[in-house]
Amino acid sequence: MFSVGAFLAGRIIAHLDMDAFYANAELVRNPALKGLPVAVGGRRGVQPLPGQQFPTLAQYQGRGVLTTANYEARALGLHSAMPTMKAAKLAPNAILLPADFEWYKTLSRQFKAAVGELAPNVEDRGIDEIYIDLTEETDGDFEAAIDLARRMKAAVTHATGGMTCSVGLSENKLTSKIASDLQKPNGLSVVRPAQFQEIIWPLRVGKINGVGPKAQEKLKLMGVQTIAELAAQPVDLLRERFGESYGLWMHESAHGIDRREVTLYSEPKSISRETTFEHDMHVRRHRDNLTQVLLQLADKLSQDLARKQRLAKTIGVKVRFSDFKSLTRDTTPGEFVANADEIVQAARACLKKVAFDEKGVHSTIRLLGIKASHLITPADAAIEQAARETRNAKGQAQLFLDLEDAP
Ligand code: DCP
Ligand code: MG
Repeated sequence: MFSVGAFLAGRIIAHLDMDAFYANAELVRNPALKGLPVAVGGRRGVQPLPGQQFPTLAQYQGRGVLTTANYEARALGLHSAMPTMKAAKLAPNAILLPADFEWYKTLSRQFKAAVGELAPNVEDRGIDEIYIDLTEETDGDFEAAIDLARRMKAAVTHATGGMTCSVGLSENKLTSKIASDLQKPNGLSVVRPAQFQEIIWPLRVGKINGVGPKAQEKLKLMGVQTIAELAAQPVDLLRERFGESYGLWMHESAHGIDRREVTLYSEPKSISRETTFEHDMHVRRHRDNLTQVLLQLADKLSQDLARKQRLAKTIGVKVRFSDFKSLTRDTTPGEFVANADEIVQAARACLKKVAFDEKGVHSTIRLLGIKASHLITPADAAIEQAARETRNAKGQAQLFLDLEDAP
């Protein structure tokens, strides 16, 4: 018989986010920490006092911030991005451990692989979160998706030696991301299409991934604090105040519309353009020609990016000398790069890092190339930008001071 249900079935997308990831990662290899308040911050760590099993916040001196805290420590008021000295005042007896990124990356690979075995359409969103498109596995049936989500949660716990995660289920990425946060830790939250208004509308606009502190501030001045209030704004007003595309995006988000697909990792990771010269070029004598080549390469690369609708986080250059030795240098400017001028500027910054010896063999070049990598869609760039603003507002800048050589 012809099944209308299957025909009309919408998508089902899960968002899975690990609970107190770095802190719980420490508990996996040190079960004696179970039940105790644990914070993670800094690289060096502090020494336990004589007679103490674990170092505590009381011993900390410095300007670092916490990367995270487990839920026992959160009950004492600790949270990510909190200055460690402030945390020490609040909870001097909470345990403070140094961050060990290699260990967290190992567990990250393990939980992602475990989920991938149950549902292969996994999009990697960073160290502790993924989106999974469950439409095919479940035929668009939420009951089947809940069952699968329970099995995914169990598989994650098994693969990581006991860690928990929280999952949101809905028809799109935006809603699932909000949902996964609703019942942390160890939660499973479902927002069926008909429940969007009931569950999501009462929440604050900041819960929408992509509405950062600046937009929240502006909305507040318009009297908009909840998603329901945002949904009630005329789309034209939002467009006028926030720009065509961001205004429309806000309007659609408040109405639960998000067409983004779960993208697997077959995406282009980088795009590059390079030229081998007919005659080797000298870095000083042929400076003008080299500049011309650089501008042409940047121009082509910016067109490639526009065609693929991507922005780049990282720009690199490749130089091959006349003795065929090659080297690459790259830079991540902090802003997303798309147009030719920005590419040239970043490429010049890379070339400054190359040690040309103006007399020897490394003064003449046979090949010059530019590469754009860490590519991102404009929609994801907006979301990331908002996330950065949030982190900055919470003092993430200090975190980088403390973790200068973190990956
Ligand atoms: N992290 C960080 N600095 C921040 C926020 C987070 O270094 N300002 C790191 C530590 C976290 C990990 O990223 O463990 C994942 O971030 P989440 O925001 O998912 O936070 P948690 O997983 O720690 O907690 P939750 O249970 O709220 O997801
Ligand atoms: Mg998390």
